[in-house]
Amino acid sequence: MRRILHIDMDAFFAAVEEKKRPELAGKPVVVGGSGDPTRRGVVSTCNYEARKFGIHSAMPLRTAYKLCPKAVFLPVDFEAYSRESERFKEVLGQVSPVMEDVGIDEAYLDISDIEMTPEEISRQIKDGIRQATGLTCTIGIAPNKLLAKIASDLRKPDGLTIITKQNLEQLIWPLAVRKLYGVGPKTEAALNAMGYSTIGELAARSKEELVGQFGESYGEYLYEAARGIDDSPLVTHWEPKSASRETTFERDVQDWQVLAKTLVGLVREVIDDIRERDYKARTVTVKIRYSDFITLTRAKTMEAAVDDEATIRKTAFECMKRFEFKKRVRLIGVRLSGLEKTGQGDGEKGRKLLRRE
Ligand code: TTP
Ligand code: MG
Repeated sequence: MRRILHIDMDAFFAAVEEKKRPELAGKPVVVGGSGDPTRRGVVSTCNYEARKFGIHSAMPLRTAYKLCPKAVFLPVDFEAYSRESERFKEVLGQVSPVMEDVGIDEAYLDISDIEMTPEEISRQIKDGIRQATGLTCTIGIAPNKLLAKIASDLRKPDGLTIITKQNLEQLIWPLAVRKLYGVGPKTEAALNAMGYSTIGELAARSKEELVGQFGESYGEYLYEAARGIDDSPLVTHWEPKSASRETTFERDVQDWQVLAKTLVGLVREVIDDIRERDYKARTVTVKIRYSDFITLTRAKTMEAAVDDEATIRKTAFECMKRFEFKKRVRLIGVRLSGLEKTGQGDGEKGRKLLRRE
């Protein structure tokens, strides 16, 4: 019997902001756009304090401001969120190597082979994530991905919901059809118009009826989903198109020595990333973000794909020489692309470091 865990971080962007600025504790916090609620832009997310005022993701910032003028409005800081995202996924990777990375704040983990109760696994993950990031998350555990995702949405924040064969009907049948994977706003409206508002109402129909109404493939999908049936596998492996590493300095840097040393370190790390998966790279790109946030890249493609440090370092420095260093540097990054497989290796290791594009 499979056991799948779905994890979703609580009020993710807002929680990272609260961690960056402890003085925000207890205040309504809204993250979105440039952080200026008098300008255009939408809410990316808000903390639970702000949700009490009716604010939610995708709402115009101006509407959010009307609902709660005293809320603290902040711009989106993707770099900070990606850093925390990597950290919490590292904790998951230590619990089980079979992970599907679904987004910046969520992932699935196959815990079938772990000899602990769901409560123990959840405790270990929550404690690990709290230690690594200071953040809270909500966990759902179920026999498959479909149910695990529904479960993690049931009790937030900092919740744990376990769906089993025994409690499945009681837990999911009262829920809106929208909670099923693959039912978006349009499908929801269509289903509602046909008289299906809850999952239980779908489950009350025979397969033939649903196929008659929705066609073979979607009808069968709805029939199975409403009964909590799903055998979709975790997608744990993507062919990487590139591997990259970057560093944001604590303080903006002008000293060439510091930049060069950081570049050498990043080159080493990114080479480790591709070597672990038996790739070589043809193109090296260096990215520089200056203190005014202007970001430039310089790339060079080599004659053949390589994974040796001396060649890649030399190429990275050739890119480096094509930047101006009059302004201070906020961030430096290295990317290897044009990846070519060199042999068979351990496909799981280092997966999280390799980026899909
Ligand atoms: P969610 O997990 O949907 O939301 P959340 O983590 O903020 O809150 P919850 O406790 O309910 O899980 O999305 C994760 C992050 O993705 C969220 O912090 C911000 C971003 N996001 C957007 O930028 N736009 C959106 O419309 C949504 C839904 C999320
Ligand atoms: Mg979340």
